[in-house]
Amino acid sequence: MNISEEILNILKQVGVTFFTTYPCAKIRNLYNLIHQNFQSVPIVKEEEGVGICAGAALTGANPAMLIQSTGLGNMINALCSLTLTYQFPLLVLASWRGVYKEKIAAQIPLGTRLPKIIEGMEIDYHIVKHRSDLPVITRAAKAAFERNEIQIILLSPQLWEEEVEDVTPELTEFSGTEVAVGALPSHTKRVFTRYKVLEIIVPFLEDKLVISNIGLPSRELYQIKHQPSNFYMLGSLGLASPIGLGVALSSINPVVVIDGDGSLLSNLGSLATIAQEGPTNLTILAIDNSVHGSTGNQITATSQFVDLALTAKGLGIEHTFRATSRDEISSVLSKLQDGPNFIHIPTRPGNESVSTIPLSPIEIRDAVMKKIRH
Ligand SMILES: Cc1ncc(C[n+]2csc(CCOP(=O)(O)OP(=O)(O)O)c2C)c(N)n1
Repeated sequence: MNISEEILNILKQVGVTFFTTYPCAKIRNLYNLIHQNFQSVPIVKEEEGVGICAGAALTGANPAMLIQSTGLGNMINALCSLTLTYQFPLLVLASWRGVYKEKIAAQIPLGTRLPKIIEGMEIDYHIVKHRSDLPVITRAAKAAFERNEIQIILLSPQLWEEEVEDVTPELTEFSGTEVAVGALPSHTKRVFTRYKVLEIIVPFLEDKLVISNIGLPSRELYQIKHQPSNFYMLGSLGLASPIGLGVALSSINPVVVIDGDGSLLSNLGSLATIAQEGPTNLTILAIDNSVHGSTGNQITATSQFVDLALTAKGLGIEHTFRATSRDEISSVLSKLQDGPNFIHIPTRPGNESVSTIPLSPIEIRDAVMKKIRH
């Protein structure tokens, strides 16, 4: 049996009744199995999941979360001020990043400090590295649900070396030509993939300061056309637009943010801050593929419910546009006036096979700073 299936069986046996989930590439099989077998809420940010689970616990549910370990960083206050304070039960399964064969530099500082951080919160945690460690999940879940405790399971990437890859189909099928436009006007088409859109916008980015979203957006951009003024994000999901705002407010350079639907949804309030501060030199290109593409195409709320252009407008960004075809994208970009501008580009899901960026965080930072100083 696959590791993911074995974990699923354990979770059923210990009586988990409710899940909130946020994706990580390492746990995509388990993510899909959990959605197929439990009442599960895909959340926009891990802190939100703590609140939803506490609400479910008020009704007598046995709640659990499936997340990436970075999400624990986003949950600390809620875990302490809500779950610990009111003594709600919560089982957290976290894909532990930054500690084993990690290729992404930004994962390491939090991943390696995490045990100490959890110990500092006086919360129980257990490390699962091998199939033989799986019984600890049963013991932890029982402790959580019988004693109203938080129990955290750190799932080491080592564990997934025993997993047969991709046992479950992805939640959505994208092979057809028509991709649902959900909340968008019915004439809107999701025409291109992210890679194609990046190819179209690359001439517009030339010599501008570019803040590029975490994961595949940055890696694809690097492959299409690297320039020293690109700030490639390696972590800190949801902070592309806030970083762009910080640069734009403190320099006269035109600043372009390449953001994504998953990342924007995790931090929508930052659009309100951008509207409030009104930097004229800031343009946000929201590449909305309606999934968390970088972690295995788990659908986001823009696939059916959220119109990001209306959202940006509603949060106060007056100069908001939608562009889907090559002509629309080029025409909007060529006519841009003073910002802040928000350009919603609905796209199809789909990822190019690209390698990681061969630059260190410090090299990325210093190249951008040099460009700003000149
Ligand atoms: C706090 C946290 N939780 C989970 C992740 C895993 N993660 C990395 S990229 C990403 C998806 C971002 O989706 P989106 O902004 O829509 O960009 P796309 O990859 O679809 O282009 C996720 C969930 C993370 N980096 N940080």
